Amino acid sequence: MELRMTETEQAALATYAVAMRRALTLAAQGPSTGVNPQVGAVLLDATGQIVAEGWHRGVGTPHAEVDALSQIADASGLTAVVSLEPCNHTGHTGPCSVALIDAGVARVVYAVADPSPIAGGGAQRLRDAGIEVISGVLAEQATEFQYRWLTAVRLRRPFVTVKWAASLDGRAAAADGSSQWITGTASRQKVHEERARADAILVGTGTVLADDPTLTARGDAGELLEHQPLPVVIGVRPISGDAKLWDHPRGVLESGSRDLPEVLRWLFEQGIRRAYVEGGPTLASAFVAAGLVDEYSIYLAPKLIGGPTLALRDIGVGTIGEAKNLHITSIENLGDDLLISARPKE
Ligand code: AOF
Ligand code: ZN
Repeated sequence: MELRMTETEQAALATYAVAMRRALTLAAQGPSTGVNPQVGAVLLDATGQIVAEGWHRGVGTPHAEVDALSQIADASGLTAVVSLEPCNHTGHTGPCSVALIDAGVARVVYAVADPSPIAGGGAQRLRDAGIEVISGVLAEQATEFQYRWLTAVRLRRPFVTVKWAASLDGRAAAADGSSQWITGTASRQKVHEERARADAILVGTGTVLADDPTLTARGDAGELLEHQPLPVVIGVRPISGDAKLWDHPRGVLESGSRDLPEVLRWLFEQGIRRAYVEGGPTLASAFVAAGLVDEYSIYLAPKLIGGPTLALRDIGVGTIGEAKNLHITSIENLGDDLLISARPKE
């Protein structure tokens, strides 16, 4: 295909790729939590110069395309470069496909298709209106950037990150049950950052009873971070009235159901797109066994504990051929600890 492209077409694609990189940088300025994706858009004139920029600032605010269009009096004949396929539905705002058609743009370039059944279809509407549409520019980078939101919308459930902290020999607690401060301060600070990037933190009732956690996202000085994820407690046992969790700024959501797909569907309906599963081993194991984990955050401290309390329990692996295979996406040093991030192998 590429061999048959003219030099002019190749030059245009290179220009769109540069513009798309800018659109992704703009997109990153929007909030990474909440129901809506992070989207950026730029408008190019005939020479490929950026003449307007926009990005989405969170639910209820203008979409990136409309934000960019609002920066310029006359967009006719311009090329719009957007990190996500323009939407085709009226939600909090009108369809961006129509806004682009009405503005008279000549061409729309986007990176990845919108997988949501109600908002998708913008590309077709633009084509039907006679606008040139080019898709797939920087698709890989845009997919990675929006990986969690895209996965959640595609699967109609929150993107699930399971976290645990363990000794190098995979123990989550000592023989007497004590488990606090296996990892060091740098790891604990990182966990707060991960909490602040989630819409909900999921824990089992066992963890609430054993650890009495606050489940807030806090900064270095113990101050509450701006975004607080919603704590969700899964299990049938009641939580005592004086549990610290009741003071959480977002309140507490309790789920008596242990049917995890059902719990996740329900959370998706509540607008939860990113769920951070913080324990304990029973809940983590249930998510792993059910094949409902999209990402692992495994904190390892240079300690040996031995004994029976492992980070995971039965995950339905009876023989080595059934082992869950992961691929490691990054390894980070946090003080003396390691953070291993991994995803299930496709
Ligand atoms: C955004 N920002 O820049 C784009 C989006 O309820 P609404 O009207 O805010 O619509 C949200 C949907 O619109 C979202 O789920 C996605 O499918 C589509 N595109 N959304 O929040 C944007 N371009
Ligand atoms: Zn839109």
